[in-house]
Amino acid sequence: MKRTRLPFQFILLTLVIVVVGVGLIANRKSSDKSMPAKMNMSAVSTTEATNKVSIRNYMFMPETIKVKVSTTVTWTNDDQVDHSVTINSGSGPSSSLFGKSQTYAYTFTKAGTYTYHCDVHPQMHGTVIVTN
Ligand SMILES: [Cu+2]
Repeated sequence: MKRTRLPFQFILLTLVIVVVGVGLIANRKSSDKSMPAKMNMSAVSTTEATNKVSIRNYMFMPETIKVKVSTTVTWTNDDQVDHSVTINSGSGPSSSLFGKSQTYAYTFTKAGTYTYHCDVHPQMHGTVIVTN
C-alpha cells in the first residue's frame, strides 16, 4: 500500500511545482510588459539640453540633445576606437573619423531635427533638435 501511495504524493508534488512554475512565468511575462514603459522613460531622459555629446560604448550620449540656433555642439570620443559624426541626409555635422579623446565640433545655424550616425558603426544613432 505504501508503494502505491508514494507515487500519488509524488504526482501531487509535481502538480504543485508545475502550478507554482506557471505562476512565476506568468509573473515574469507581466513584468516584461511593463519593461517597454520603463525603457521609454529612460529614452526620454536621454534627451538633454546640452551642447556636449560623449561617444562611449558605441553610443552617442545623450542620444538626443536640444540646443538653440547658433549653438556649437562638441562630440568627444571616449571610446578606444575611431568614430564619426555623420548627418543622415542633407546638411549638418559631417566629420571624418576621429579617435580616442579627440573632439569634433559643429555649429547649427538653422532650426530643425538633425539625425546622424557613425560611418563605420551604422547602429550608432543620434539626434540634435535645434530650436529658435
Ligand atoms: Cu563608430
